[in-house]
Amino acid sequence: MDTICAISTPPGTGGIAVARISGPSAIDIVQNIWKGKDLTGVKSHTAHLGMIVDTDDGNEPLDQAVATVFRNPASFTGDDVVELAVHGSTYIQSALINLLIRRGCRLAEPGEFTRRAFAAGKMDLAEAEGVADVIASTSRAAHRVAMSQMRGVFSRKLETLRDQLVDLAALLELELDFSEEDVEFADRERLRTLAAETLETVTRLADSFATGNAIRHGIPVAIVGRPNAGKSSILNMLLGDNRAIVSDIPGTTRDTIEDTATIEGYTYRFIDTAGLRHTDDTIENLGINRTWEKTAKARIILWVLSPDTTGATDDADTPDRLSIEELYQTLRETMPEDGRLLTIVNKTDLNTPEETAALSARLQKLTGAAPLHLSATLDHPDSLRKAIHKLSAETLADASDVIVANSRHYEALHNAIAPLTRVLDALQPTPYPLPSDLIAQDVRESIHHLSTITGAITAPDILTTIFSRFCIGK
Ligand SMILES: Nc1nc2c(ncn2[C@@H]2O[C@H](COP(=O)(O)OP(=O)(O)OP(=O)(O)O)[C@@H](O)[C@H]2O)c(=O)[nH]1
Ligand SMILES: [Mg+2]
Repeated sequence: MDTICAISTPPGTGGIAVARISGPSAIDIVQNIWKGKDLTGVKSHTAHLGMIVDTDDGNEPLDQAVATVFRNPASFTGDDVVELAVHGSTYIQSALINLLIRRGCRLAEPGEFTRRAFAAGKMDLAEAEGVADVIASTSRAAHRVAMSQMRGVFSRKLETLRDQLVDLAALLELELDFSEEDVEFADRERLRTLAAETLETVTRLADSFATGNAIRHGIPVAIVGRPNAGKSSILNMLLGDNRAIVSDIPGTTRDTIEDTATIEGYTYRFIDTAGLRHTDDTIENLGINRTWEKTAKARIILWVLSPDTTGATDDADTPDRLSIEELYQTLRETMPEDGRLLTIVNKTDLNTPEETAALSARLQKLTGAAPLHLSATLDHPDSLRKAIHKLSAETLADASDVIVANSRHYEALHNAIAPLTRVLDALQPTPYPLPSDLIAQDVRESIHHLSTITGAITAPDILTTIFSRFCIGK
């Protein structure tokens, strides 16, 4: 095996840069450019101050450095590892890498250190992917999901599932061996319970992907309602920025506008949409179709209303108007089943308290929940942010204890569902029970899919794709 090196700190100038060297010759190679204590003799997990020198260049000193030595097998990769902390000038960094390569190192590929850790059995694939996600996490919630994956919580859950399935396969095969005697060895009821439990867990994990994805990329919040209700004003309020054009002309927003903001450690993707009304305008209708598409994918829907745009007294006065009952029904039909709806009565400063109260009462009767009263132009966004955070905490609590945030894992879980469902169907006390060997084959197929997640079964090209997503030096 060759010895690899790379700068592990971000590119550019910094206070300190760290070069990582891993492989059988790591300590010897560093010793070769090192003035200070003899590193070949030091204990593992110790740090030493010394000087990096270029022996090809009359022992020209490059920089003072701290060398930390980790000996095989107690290191990140499982091989000998030296980490050299130097001053973070871009010149020193490139000269150091250059020197290491001249002494026999090879520049590491992206993710190669972690790939070696995986190959050495230091971590499974899901844990390795957790490392990449921890590095990439930009919010507290995403960090938490990635940390739990890196620390193997998800892997242990999968291990339990796999064990259950292996038991199931073993019992079925036992039944198979004795089939000539026509004995049903395995108790079918027990098999059925086992299969049902496993299918339920796999389905729950797969379902949690919607949450995981939302945590990674921002929880989608659609802002919808009639034209002029103040949707764009609310987007701007939430972002603290004049992101969307606001005007008193109904139909100002034609296309959806999205931007992210963080509230209490969660990233949200706020989506301002075209106002909903009956119209013959082709472009406006295209925008309205998009509004419904975004509503269908949102986790939280902010339905914005205002007495002056709702016609709280008479919905029939203008033909383009969608009545609030009509709108509510379509929203309910379109939004995801586990989504949350927050109604907002806007423009409290413009309308009289009586008008606000009347619309509010009507909405409460219709939706069963009290709307939030707001003035998008005058109020502080705090109460709205709190309400949004409360709803997202509710929807996240619905998800399972382990959240799947990686699309590769989701795909594998999803692929395991079909064979598991067939197993469960086959075990039903139907008039035409399937032979055990067919059931056992489906069990093995679902084991296969689950095994690809932790890397127990994985093709090398898949490994290459996964690790190439890492940064160099990790
Ligand atoms: N007084 C007052 N005016 C508001 C408030 N919220 C919005 N407005 C005004 O209402 C008008 C419409 O606001 P927008 O935010 O553009 O409304 P919209 O729902 O995005 O409208 P469309 O994009 O046409 O669907 C603008 O003139 C805003 O300044 C509010 O709380 N108080
Ligand atoms: Mg708008």
